[in-house]
Amino acid sequence: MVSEILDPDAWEPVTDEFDDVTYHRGVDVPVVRIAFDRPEVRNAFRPGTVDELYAALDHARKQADVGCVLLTGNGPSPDDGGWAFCSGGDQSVRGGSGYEYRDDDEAGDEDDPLVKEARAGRLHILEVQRLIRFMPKPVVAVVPGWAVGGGHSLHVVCDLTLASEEHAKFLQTDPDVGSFDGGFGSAYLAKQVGQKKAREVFFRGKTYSAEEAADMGMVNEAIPHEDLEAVAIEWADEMTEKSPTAMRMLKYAFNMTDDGMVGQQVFAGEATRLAYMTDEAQEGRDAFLEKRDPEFRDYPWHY
Ligand code: S0N
Repeated sequence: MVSEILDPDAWEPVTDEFDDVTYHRGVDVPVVRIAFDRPEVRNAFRPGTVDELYAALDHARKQADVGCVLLTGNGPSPDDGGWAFCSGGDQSVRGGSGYEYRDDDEAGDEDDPLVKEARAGRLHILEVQRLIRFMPKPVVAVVPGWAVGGGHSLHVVCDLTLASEEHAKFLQTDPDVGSFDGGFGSAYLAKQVGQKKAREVFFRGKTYSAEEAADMGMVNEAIPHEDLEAVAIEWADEMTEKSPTAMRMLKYAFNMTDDGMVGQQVFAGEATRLAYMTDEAQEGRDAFLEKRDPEFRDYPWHY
């Protein structure tokens, strides 16, 4: 069983190769579901988890027939029945310079290139955040339980968040464990809920329910737990019925005001892609290939 609230008939596995993440594709909808699969530690991420998460998200990004990504956590925990989206970095494998596999860890194969990368202790969850931010399709955080620390930051950077009415809990423990997300996790959260509230989230470390998080503006809707995955598919289904180009341009337009020159670059890249589709741009290409001057006066000066 992947998750107690997942409808097995609605999904088929894209791969069974991962250890810490499950990756499914919708049977009837052009949507994928990527889930943390370490419910026994509230879906904390270790370096290998982040590598798998990145690989799944990057695969989803490149699929022209996938219009929406659901990011969630499997559950409940076999130990105590607790639910989690993600409880952030796995504190048991956090080394002196970041997150590392322990020497005695079962995954600690020195010859494995993924492990070697992880030993460098880089905080590559931030690469996952950027992938979510820049991928040209909506990513929806589907939060069935705890969203904590780096797990909280992940829901913040997603385009939308749906949360279990009964079990979702939102908590920032970063300063309790000596870490700080000074990027999207804090600054972008402040854009969502306002400066005072965002500072309260980090400085007090209080736990918020799905309803409180929705009132605050960091969750779109609190959903009865047993309906959470079904409602997430409904939302994804709606969004994938819209124009892919319009959705992509809208996501990048929403990002652009906060993303500076990189936001402008990403938006402009899409504008260039659209311009390349016009006869006018093709005249420029054809003129070069045919070694003649372009005849741009045949094209209108639109107003
Ligand atoms: C999640 C909490 C609140 C759940 O409490 P609850 O329900 O009482 O369950 P527990 O009994 O505490 O937990 C059940 C079992 O799960 C283990 N566990 C839970 N969370 C983790 C974790 N993060 N790492 C390792 N193990 C975890 C428990 O130990 C327990 O196992 P047993 O039964 O064997 O004892 C509660 O568990 C909690 O507070 N967890 C810790 C949350 C936390 O502090 N996370 C780390 C926060 N920091 C980051 O994530 C930094 C991330 C990062 O990489 C970063 C770096 C730079 C810039 C940005 C970021 C970023 O934030 O993204």
